[in-house]
Amino acid sequence: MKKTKQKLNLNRRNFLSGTATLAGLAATASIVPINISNANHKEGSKGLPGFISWKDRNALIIHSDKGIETHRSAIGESLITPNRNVYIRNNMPTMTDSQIGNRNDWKVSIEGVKNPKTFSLGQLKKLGHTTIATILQCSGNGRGFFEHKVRGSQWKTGAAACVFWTGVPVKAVVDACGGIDRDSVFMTSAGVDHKPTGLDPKKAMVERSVPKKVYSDAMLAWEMNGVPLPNAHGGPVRMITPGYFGINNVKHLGKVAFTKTESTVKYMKSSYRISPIGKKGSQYPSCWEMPVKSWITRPTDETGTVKSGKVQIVGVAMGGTRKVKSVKVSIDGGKSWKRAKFIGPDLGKYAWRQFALETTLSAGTYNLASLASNGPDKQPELRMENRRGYAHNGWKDHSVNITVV
Ligand SMILES: Nc1nc2c(c(=O)[nH]1)N[C@H]1C(S)=C(S)[C@@H](COP(=O)(O)O)O[C@H]1N2
Ligand SMILES: [Mo]
Repeated sequence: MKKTKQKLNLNRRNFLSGTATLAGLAATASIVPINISNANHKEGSKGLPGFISWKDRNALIIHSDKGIETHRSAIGESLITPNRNVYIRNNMPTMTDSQIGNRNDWKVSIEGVKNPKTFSLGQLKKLGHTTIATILQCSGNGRGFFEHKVRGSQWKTGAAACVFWTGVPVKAVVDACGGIDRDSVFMTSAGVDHKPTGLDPKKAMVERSVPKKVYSDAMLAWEMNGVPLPNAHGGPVRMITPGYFGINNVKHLGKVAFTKTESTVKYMKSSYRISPIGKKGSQYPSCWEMPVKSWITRPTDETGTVKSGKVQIVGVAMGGTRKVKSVKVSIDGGKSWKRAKFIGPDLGKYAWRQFALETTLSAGTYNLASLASNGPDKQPELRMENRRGYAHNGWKDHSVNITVV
């Protein structure tokens, strides 16, 4: 009963804002495994892949050189996730300095506008400047909780981060091009990281279409938490689609086009579709809007022994495309709930908020859970079963067991 309801909820949301087509059969039939290892991914110091040797090894769980997760307890240490702790998810290899060349000469073309134009990053920097905090979260964050055999990095909570991006609003760029084509339906962003691989662009190009309305809050970002956007995070410039899953935040951005139809590359047409287990195809909803979600980051089984007495339970909560309104915390596996307080500053609806509940715990074992609401939507108890383990926001799987002594 509950499961059916969740399935309908998420599907309805995506179907309402989406225009899934039935034309993806050819594409789904032709998926080939892509080997992305290159010199750039050789192991560097501290057991980290070379291209992210500057990250904090202790904060990270390495699933592969394409999927590096942030430890649960390393999230929410501060409201903004420091770059050294931010997860990595690559479909294509990170571009190297020599492939990128002079950063200010990097080109981004804008199409589907009145006056299509190609800007250098140097020119983009003169069009306008702002900073926003958004959550970057992989569509598969929480996949590790699914019980069917699901392909891909077994992320638990750590394919997510809250980041300050600095760049130019897409709106300002579009204005400089005379405005968008009125007939367009999507904003389609393309990365160029497939180029050095020489692979067929239809299979390897990370090109993502999102509903056109996303452009009004979107940004072309060249700075991440105050430093030039690291190559590993898509430098020198990436698309930021606030409230939308990670994959739509295209790295190594080469083109933004306002289009009438969705991109037909594999990563749009057949991948990142939320389909029932055993089914696939482009008729299913794309990983677009993130749902409301929260999880506890301290104390957890990672943070060591908890002493009896006063305990502060802390976590992060996000509203998706709306502002998060409230969070409840349970210490008895969801039997009873108490309202948590938000702590720290409010960085806008696309950032997460830290929450805290102070309670007194005597020796024993506890199952700690959190349940966030953004007003109309709250976290369901159970995950929405789906083939690739996408969009998990069920509170039960995200709960943690702790022992108090
Ligand atoms: N060009 C390009 N953009 C991309 C990807 C990629 O491989 N290439 N990976 C996507 C995925 S699946 C996610 S979750 C985020 C990860 O961003 P991060 O590695 O900076 O954390 O980038 C997205 N944008
Ligand atoms: Mo992702």
